[in-house]
Amino acid sequence: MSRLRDYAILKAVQKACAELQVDRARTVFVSGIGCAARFPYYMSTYGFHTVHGRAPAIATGIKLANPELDVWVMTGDGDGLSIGGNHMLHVLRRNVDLQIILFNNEIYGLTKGQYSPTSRRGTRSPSARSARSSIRCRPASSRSAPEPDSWRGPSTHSSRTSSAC
Ligand SMILES: Cc1ncc(C[n+]2csc(CCOP(=O)(O)OP(=O)(O)O)c2C)c(N)n1
Repeated sequence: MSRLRDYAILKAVQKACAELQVDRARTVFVSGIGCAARFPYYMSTYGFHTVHGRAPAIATGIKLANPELDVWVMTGDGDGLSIGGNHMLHVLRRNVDLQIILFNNEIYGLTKGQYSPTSRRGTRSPSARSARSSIRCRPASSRSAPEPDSWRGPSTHSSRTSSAC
């Protein structure tokens, strides 16, 4: 049971790709660093395991070089919103035609539980003993970016407004 839970995202994407009969020769998974980073190894497609937070930049390059490819970014809340936060903002601002899946476990898991941009208020971690504040933003609600399928944050303002970071 726990194995199913552990690999839920992988299984869901593999199942979706099979059902949609995606052309694996035209599909690329790009990851950074963190628990999401090994994702490309488990897909029978092209893939890049890149550097921390930089998957959006490399994915942008792949898409520009060959727009025919279906390019997926697999990232985490630390990888995609912390060290790679700047790259994430720009890939959203440019509205590059990518699929971005952000594994939001609300912590840096691989490095033993440091506070991340999506950690809940009050979370205690080795890097934030009192953890009174939490970085809150809705970068994906900027004017040029498409609305994400789900974004859990405190702001309830309507979508497609300027970034509220
Ligand atoms: C340049 C660089 N800085 C820091 C690290 C250490 N590091 C590895 S994974 C990680 C955080 C990943 O967090 P997240 O994206 O939330 O993934 P999770 O581990 O929770 O799956 C950090 C800081 C690194 N590998 N490279």
